Amino acid sequence: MAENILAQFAKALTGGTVRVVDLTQPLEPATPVIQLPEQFGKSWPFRLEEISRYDQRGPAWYWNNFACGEHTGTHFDAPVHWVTGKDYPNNATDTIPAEKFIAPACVIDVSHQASNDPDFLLTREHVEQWEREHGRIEAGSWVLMRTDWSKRRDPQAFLNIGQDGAHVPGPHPELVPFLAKERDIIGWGSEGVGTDAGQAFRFDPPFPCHSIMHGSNKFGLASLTNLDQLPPQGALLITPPLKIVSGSGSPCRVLALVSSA
Ligand code: 23J
Ligand code: MN
Repeated sequence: MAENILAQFAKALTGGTVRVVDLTQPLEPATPVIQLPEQFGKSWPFRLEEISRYDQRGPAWYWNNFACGEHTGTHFDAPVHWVTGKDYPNNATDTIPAEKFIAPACVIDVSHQASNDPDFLLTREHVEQWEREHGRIEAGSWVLMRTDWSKRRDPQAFLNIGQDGAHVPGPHPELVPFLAKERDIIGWGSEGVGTDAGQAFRFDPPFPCHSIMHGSNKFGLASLTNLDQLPPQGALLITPPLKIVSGSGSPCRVLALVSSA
């Protein structure tokens, strides 16, 4: 009989025929945090405070306290994050079934369009063209929008906030129900600070990726990076958030497994 599938997998990992790509941004005080209009509550930036470092506070150990908002840096959005997803069972970071944290990914490369237009919106037509080239998006897949936005290392350029709000690419409001309902994806991932476009507060409905994705019990991944190292389809994502009780999301070490065989 053929070798156990997990034993084969372990050999592929150690032998290098399966690569691990880290889709996570570094988490530090300079990590950009979403800024909402003045009247709304604020998310804390990441903060690190040393408890001891092999000194009189702890001669043999180094450790820190840290604090941040749940939606800081590369992070996972749970359905309970949005009012439209609040009544689903098992909709929070501690109750989502763990098997949901491993799923395949489709990567749609619009880096060229996004480099010319910070308000670029991915449409259903773009996705249908991608499907003609790479095959139909399978139910339970992540759809990741590659914009190369994460290459904007300067936080100001990354957030790209103008007089009239942020200008960051995202999904077109008409694409979101197509992906959630007609393709039954597991969730949407972006390189921007949130899953929605910078101008999405003006859309109908406002923040459609939050409103419709979470309203369909789907997830989100924001502030992804290294999407340029993924194939259009075939990567496997590992996305477990911290098990915060009743958490709406959490910083997340997002890993992709990519076969080079
Ligand atoms: C709260 C309100 C609006 C938005 C967000 C959070 C996020 O982008 C987020 O990180 O979930 S747009
Ligand atoms: Mn979020």
